[in-house]
Amino acid sequence: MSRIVHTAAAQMGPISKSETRRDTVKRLIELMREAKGRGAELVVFTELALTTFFPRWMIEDEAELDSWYESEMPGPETRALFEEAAKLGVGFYLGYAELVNEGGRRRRFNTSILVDRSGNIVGKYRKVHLPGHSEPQAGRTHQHLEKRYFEPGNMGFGVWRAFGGVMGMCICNDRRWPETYRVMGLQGVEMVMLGYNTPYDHTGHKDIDSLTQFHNHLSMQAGAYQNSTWVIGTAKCGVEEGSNMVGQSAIIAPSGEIVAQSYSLEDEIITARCDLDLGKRYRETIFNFGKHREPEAYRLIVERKGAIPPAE
Ligand code: CDT
Repeated sequence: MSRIVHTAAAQMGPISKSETRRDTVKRLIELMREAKGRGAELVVFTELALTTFFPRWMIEDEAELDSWYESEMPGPETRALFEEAAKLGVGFYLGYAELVNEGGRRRRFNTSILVDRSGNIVGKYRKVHLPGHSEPQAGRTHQHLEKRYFEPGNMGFGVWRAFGGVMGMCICNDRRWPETYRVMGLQGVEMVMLGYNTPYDHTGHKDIDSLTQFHNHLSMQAGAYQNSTWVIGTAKCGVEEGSNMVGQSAIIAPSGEIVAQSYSLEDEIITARCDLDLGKRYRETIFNFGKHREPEAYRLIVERKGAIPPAE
């Protein structure tokens, strides 16, 4: 069986606040068709791909807040995407805001799903690292209230056997944390899919923010190389409701090299033939976890954490 997964990152330009789900789903379907036309069998959409990035506003009305979430997947407005996927024989990763009744209460998560080529959901992930604040910050032109509108994910970093390999998911800010990739790497992940919405002014410090593009690729390239995995990073980008967001969607090989990259800040498909066996070469040599990792040494480091003398 072939270990090549012809994969597309489906970058999106801005989604305005007034754009309907139906219109956005149409855009996603157009992107999916283009990806299929270019040979892709798996399409990676972005984080919160069905709406504008609503955590940039303080929303006090519960019904208004609910309107940004999906309470079923597929639902009446998203079903067309699943049907088109099945018709084309294309799988996809999709990020969306999830509203669910769990443990007798309403819960909100920043979620992604993996859908197979028959249109069936084969995996679900809920974002663990939620950046920003739970209260509006004075002096900011745009808020980042993910901590207000979502709970931290409660599913861990799982992997799924699909598309002939071992597939993993994470979402946006997760890509900056080495443990995101390592937890999946320890489970043998061969492709990590992720979507992101990253404003250029995300820290509020001009020196750090001037490196936004560098840090975007640095995180994903390091995650790929250090864990012998493909990483597919898909942006929502451009100026969305006044917030200027980075593009640079990228398909990154287990070598850490970028093999395809977007050039626009609009809806754009990039593709690559991803050979899942490429990761093996790294996993069996320089990053042979079984041979070269030293869990006992790590344990000692963790246990000695109180041994560093406090600063004077
Ligand atoms: N969506 C998301 O996670 N974005 C963050 C930047 C926002 S920090 C206030 C990111 O890490 O790209």
